Amino acid sequence: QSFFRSINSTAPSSPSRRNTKISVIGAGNVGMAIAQTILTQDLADVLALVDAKPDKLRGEMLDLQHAAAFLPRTKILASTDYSVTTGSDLCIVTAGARQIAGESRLNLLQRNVTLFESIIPPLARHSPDTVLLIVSNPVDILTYVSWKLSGFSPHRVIGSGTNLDSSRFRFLIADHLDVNAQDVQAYIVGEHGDSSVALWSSISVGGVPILSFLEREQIPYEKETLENIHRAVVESAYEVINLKGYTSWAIGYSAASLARSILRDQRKIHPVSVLARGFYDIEDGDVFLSLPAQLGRGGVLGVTNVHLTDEEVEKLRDSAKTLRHLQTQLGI
Ligand code: 6V0
Repeated sequence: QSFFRSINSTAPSSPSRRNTKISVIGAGNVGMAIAQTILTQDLADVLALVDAKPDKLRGEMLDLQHAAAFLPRTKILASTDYSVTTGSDLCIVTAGARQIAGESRLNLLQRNVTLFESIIPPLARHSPDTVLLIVSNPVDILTYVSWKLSGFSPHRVIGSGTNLDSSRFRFLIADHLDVNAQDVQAYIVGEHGDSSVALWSSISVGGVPILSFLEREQIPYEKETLENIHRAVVESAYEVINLKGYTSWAIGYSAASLARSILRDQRKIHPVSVLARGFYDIEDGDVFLSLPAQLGRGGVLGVTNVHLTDEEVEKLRDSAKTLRHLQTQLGI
């Protein structure tokens, strides 16, 4: 017996709007921050969670479901079985092994590659048309690994990359100038983390290119301040982890902003990890690095042709070489 009775004898069929489905793999600190941002921002009709720990997973699912009365309507599913992700438009991977005391970076990476061998193939099988958004670290290499394991076109495999680093950069510049971070345009590209490259010439505030403004107004050129800001960006993840044990809120908003641009076909430009071969003289093998990319329903629609200085290109190529070397050591 249905709760509603039809107003006439022929029951109307629901208009056939296709549901948008997002799956989040890994219900840890980062996965749950992403899940809750997706819910509050009304980005999905169906949200599926997958984790290896069934009790934790069910607890997180129930806790989110209990907020239904305060949120836009979203069906929330959870399972340790990947069939729950069937038909996803976007799969966000945050599952990851944690570093064991004394463990080398390479060993951790190898464990994460093994983990991804059990995650990516079933995801790709259940959602052959999905876009994959990789968040787990080291994000650039794991995005490459996901591309290889999925067999997808590179347009549909994206790493969250320096989207977060760039947001930290914009926040710190805005804080320094006492303006709104949304009025600050500034990109960090390259490898997510320590060797990221700040594009100084890309910084503008309210459309005013900041470096030429400082030079024109003969304000002492604040290169040192800017370099300190970039250093603070690199250190900020470590600082948050030292203070609270992990980072979660900013990566939650960062991943949700990417989800919106992709699923709503916003065609916005985000610095994200994409197949970088062929850009900026990166020719020696396939690597994923962050470049300003236009995102839409098909995934990566294109990479913007920003001008980089010789020094910036050199730094990008160095990162590419380091990543290639690691990938070779992993035998992938
Ligand atoms: P966490 O809280 O340990 O969560 C990881 C989750 O993955 C746990 O709930 C595990 O049970 C789960 N998991 C482990 N193995 C599997 C598996 N085979 N299948 C499904 N689930 C599994 O870690 P946290 O959430 O803090 O971080 C997750 C990852 O995100 C780490 O690799 C971080 O380094 C990375 N981050 C990436 C950022 C970026 O900007 N790209 C930013 C922050 C964190």
